[in-house]
Parts: sequence; structure tokens; C-alpha cells
Amino acid sequence: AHSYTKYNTWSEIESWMNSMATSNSDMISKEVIGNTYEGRPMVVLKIGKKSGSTKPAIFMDCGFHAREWISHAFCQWFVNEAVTTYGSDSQITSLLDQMDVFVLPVFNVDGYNAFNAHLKTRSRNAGTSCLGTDPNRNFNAGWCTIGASTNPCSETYCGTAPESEIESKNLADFIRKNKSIIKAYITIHSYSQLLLFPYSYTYDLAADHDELLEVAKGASSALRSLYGTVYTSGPGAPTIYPAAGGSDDWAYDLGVKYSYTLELRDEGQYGFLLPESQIKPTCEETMLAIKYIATHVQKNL
Ligand code: 0X9
Ligand code: ZN
Ligand code: ZN
Repeated sequence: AHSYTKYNTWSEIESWMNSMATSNSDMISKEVIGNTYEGRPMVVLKIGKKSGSTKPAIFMDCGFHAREWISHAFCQWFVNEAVTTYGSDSQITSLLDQMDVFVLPVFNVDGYNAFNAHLKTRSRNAGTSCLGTDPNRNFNAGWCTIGASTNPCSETYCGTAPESEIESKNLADFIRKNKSIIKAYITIHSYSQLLLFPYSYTYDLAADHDELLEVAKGASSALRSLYGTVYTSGPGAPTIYPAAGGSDDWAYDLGVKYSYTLELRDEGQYGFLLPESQIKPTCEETMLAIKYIATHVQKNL
């Protein structure tokens, strides 16, 4: 059965999304933004107080990389926290009155479903038995120029072209279609405890560098206030490594100013295999960072 404090299977997450949408129909609506390579639905939950007019929105995804299980866990936690604290938590209430949050709880459904140590998508590559592309090297942002590989057997294979993966294309199409309302793009990964923002495909500073850094630092200190977990903030290239084709850089260059990648716990002790006992504290502290960013976005609409 589904639980917020364990790593759920895709089928548990799928039925959880359905039941969340039906039991919170005043707050959540469900949209399939396309299917994966193997034909599974990519489900987005739109969370917010229903209103007659179109609201500005924040987009957040989890599960780009299939083995980063704490990421998937966080999106589920966020959705639950949003609907259960609406009406009592003033930040969440004000946010969801004024804005919508689009949550894509599992981006790389096929990879997650394969339930192995695989991080890539599951598509076939010509001339090799190596499967898949790194979806975070597959976006049109300096595509495959640095920190990405043209070898299909590499973990950082960039694919045959930007958006060659149907999953990347579905996400990019959704964001392009909703470009006028999407004010922030947040993508949840693990691990290393970092709050990253553009750019990763170049060492050049983003036009909004100072503001992005200031917000990242505020979000990191909000996160740290709960259990003392220390995050480092900065642009991707100098802070983690240069790597082109990421969805964060792509969204930023499209015009989504507040574009952030979070690398959740830990710093490498357990790495991708973060124990289930750490799901609750990790999600609780991460909520504080997301709420900080969201409140800043809301104040600057
Ligand atoms: O390399 C990545 O895609 C991310 N790290 S991970 O260990 N989760 O794989 C970092 C992404 C930073 N942003 C870009 N490279 N655009
Ligand atoms: Zn990742
Ligand atoms: Zn990482």
C-alpha cells in the first residue's frame, strides 16, 4: 500500500495520484501530458484553489533520474502537505489561493518502473544494446556541448537530438504551452544537498544571478533551520559540474526566471539509497525551501 514514509512502486504512485485527485477535487486536477516510451502516462497534478480565471503557476517535477528515490518521495509529500495544510498554514493558503502548482511526481516512469539502478530512460539506441538517454542531458540548452556524452552506453548520453526522448518532449511541450503562466521551474534530484540554478552549460552568470542566489540562500537557511542540514547554493557549472542539456537551463532560457534544481540528502553516506527513515525529515526540511522559493515568486508576480 502507499505510504509517505516509504519508497512506493509506480503502481502505488499511480493509484495514489488517482485517489488524491478524486478525494481533493476542489484543489487537485489531473492531467496526462503524454506517454512515455513504453506507453505509461506522465501525470501532472495541478494543485490550487479552483478559480474562474487562469492563475500564475509554479512547475515542479520529480523522478528525472530513476534511481533518485527520495525525489519521487518528495513530490508525493508536497502534494499531501499542500492539500492538508491549505486553510491552516498561512503561506500555503495564500500561495494556493493566488497560484497553482503543477507537480509531475514521476518524470521517468519507465526507468522508475524498471526498478533497477538505472537512471536513464528506456528507449532503444541504434547499433547497441545499451538502453536510454539521460533526460537531464536531452534539453535544448547548449545541448551535448559539455558534461554529456554522445556514447549511448554512457550514463550521461545526451540522445540523438534535443528532446529526442519522448519524456523530455512531453515536458518541454507542456511548459512551452503554459509559458505565459509558469513563473518558476523546480526540479528535484538527489543527492549532494545543493540548491542549483542556471547555468550548467556555461560558466557565464545568468542575467538574474544575484536574485537567484539570494533566493537560494534564503531557501537553504530555511531548510537548515529545521534539522541543521547544510545546503550549498550556486550556479550549476561551478557548484556541481558543467553539464549541458538540463531542463533547468532550458526553462530559464525559455523565460522562466526562477529555475532551480534541488539535490536532496544526503552528502554521500547512503547516496541514492537514502534509508526510508530519512524520508520524513528530508521532506519536512525540503518543504521549507520550496515554500521560501514559492513565497518569493508570489511576491514578485
Ligand atoms: O547531473 C545532473 O543531471 C544533476 N545531478 S544528478 O546527480 N542528480 O544527476 C545536476 C543537474 C544540474 N543542472 C544541470 N546540469 N543543468
Ligand atoms: Zn538526478
Ligand atoms: Zn545528484
